[in-house]
Amino acid sequence: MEVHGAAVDFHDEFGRWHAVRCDDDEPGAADMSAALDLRFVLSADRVDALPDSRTEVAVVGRSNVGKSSLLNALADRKNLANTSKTPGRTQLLNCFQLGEDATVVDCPGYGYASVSKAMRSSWQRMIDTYLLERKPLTMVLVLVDGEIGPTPLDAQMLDWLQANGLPHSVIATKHDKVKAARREKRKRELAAGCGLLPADVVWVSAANGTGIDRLRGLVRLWLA
Ligand SMILES: Nc1nc2c(ncn2[C@@H]2O[C@H](COP(=O)(O)OP(=O)(O)OP(=O)(O)O)[C@@H](O)[C@H]2O)c(=O)[nH]1
Ligand SMILES: [Mg+2]
Repeated sequence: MEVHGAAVDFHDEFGRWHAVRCDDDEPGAADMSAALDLRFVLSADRVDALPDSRTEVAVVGRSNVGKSSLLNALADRKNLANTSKTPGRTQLLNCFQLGEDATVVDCPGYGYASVSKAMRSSWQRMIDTYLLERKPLTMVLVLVDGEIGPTPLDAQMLDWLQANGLPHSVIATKHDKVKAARREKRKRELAAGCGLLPADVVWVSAANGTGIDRLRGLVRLWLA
């Protein structure tokens, strides 16, 4: 698949994404990396309350991994999605529209310990149902903490997505927090923990913008 100079080989038999090359010198690359003009639409507590959408990308990951911060960085906005030092801030499926009929959904984080077990399992059910039943969903971005991930819960989520044949990509967050001297080793470890090669993981930092242009291009392709 060739789109605006980016060669894309979408996913393997498990729906995992592989071998994406984005060459910034190619014509059209600048357009692909422009800030995503995301507009907040609504927050839903169940799948049938979601907006009409032709195509959709979901952002999932452990609580506090940086999902909402990443959406703000992709949109180049400070407060589009609420971020917080307190884990568990995002409790609903927060929907952001891109263009006419594409949607990006910020999901509640998993593994947030300070709420009741019943509450946690009801969020998890909501996310699982959403991921399984949402027809327009084309890609699930699984955010993994670049410093410490993947955690056992991340591995469980990746296994579950794979078992259910849902297309997904691993995005490692907080690149700025990994010291330069440790990066290559950390990249190998994180990828291996996810059952991937280092080149299959997109590293980003919402804090300093590392990888954000590239991910914007990929999100555009996934929503095309
Ligand atoms: N250093 C650094 N900190 C980050 C980065 N991204 C997010 N953070 C911080 O991590 C914390 C959690 O970020 P959020 O974006 O709210 O995380 P979340 O995944 O949306 O969390 P929940 O909504 O609770 O699931 C905040 O204190 C952010 O400032 C990053 O790239 N670098
Ligand atoms: Mg959040």
